[in-house]
Parts: sequence; structure tokens; C-alpha cells
Amino acid sequence: MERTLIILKPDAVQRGLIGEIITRFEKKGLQIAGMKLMVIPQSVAETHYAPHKEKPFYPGLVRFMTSGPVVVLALQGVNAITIARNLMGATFGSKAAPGTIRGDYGVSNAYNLIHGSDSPEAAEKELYLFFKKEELLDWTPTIQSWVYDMTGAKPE
Ligand code: D4T
Repeated sequence: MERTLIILKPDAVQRGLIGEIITRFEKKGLQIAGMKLMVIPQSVAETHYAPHKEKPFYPGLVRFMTSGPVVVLALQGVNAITIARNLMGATFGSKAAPGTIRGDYGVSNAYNLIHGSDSPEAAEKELYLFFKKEELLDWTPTIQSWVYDMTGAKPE
């Protein structure tokens, strides 16, 4: 099982898309291991986007991400990182394919609704930037054996 950090960005929250977006992940079969509404502190946004520090869009990006409430989610599942990124679609709303979250709900490049970790290393770092250890729950959904083939040693 893998965990990934998802952020429903301020535009998703302001536009009333929290439910629609979370429903997509739930219906796909990803499990919620952590979830909260928060305003991202400046220092956390700067740390999270540190890899983009030298890019021209960095100051605007940090301003946007701290401009209002976001929903942070820890999603769990086999290959959760790749599955979540595929459901999100390409970075820019203008280019994202129909059927994806960004492709269906947005047209902007900067206001692209959602963030998802892009590697296991990033996920590990990002999950603990936004969640305390005790906020991530270990639980087994009762439907797990219908989401995965559990007849072998591990979820398939
Ligand atoms: P995030 O990190 O938000 O999940 O998006 P991606 O992983 O899909 O894309 P990214 O890291 O390359 O970009 C981070 C964030 O910056 C905004 N952005 C990006 C922007 O406003 N202008 C740009 O030219 C780029 C490349 C959008 C997403």
C-alpha cells in the first residue's frame, strides 16, 4: 500500500468542488487515511514549493496557496501516487484531458484545483509536512475485499 498527499487548492474549495473531487477518489477505490481543512501557513507553502523557488511563477503560487482554506488528504492504495496523478490530469487545466479532474473542472494554468505527490519520496516528505503522525489513520474499509482481489497474500 502506498500513501500520497493530495491538496484541494483554494480555487477548488471556493468553487464548491470539494465533494465532487473527493467522490472521484473514493469511487476509484482509494482510501482516505487523513483529511482536514486548513489555511496553509506561509512557511509550509514555501517549503512545499521549494523545488520551484527560482521559477517566475513561485511568488504567485505561494500567494495563491495561502490565500484561503484548502483540504489536505492522505490517500492510500496500491499505486496510489500514480493513480491519483492520472485522475488529476495534466498540470494545466487548459491542456488536461477531459475525464480528468483538471480537464473537467478547470481552464486555468495556475489555478489548477489540485496537487498530488509525484513520487514516493515526495509523498513521504509532503505527508509529514501537512499531517502529524497521529492524524494518519490505519483502518480497513469493510469493502476492501471487493476493491481488491484479496485471495492471495496481498491486495491485487
Ligand atoms: P502540483 O505540484 O501543484 O501538483 O502541480 P504539478 O506537479 O502537476 O506541476 P508542477 O509541480 O510543475 O507545478 C506546480 C504548480 O505551479 C503552477 N504553475 C506551474 C504555474 O502557475 N505556472 C507554470 O508555468 C507551471 C509550470 C501550477 C502547479
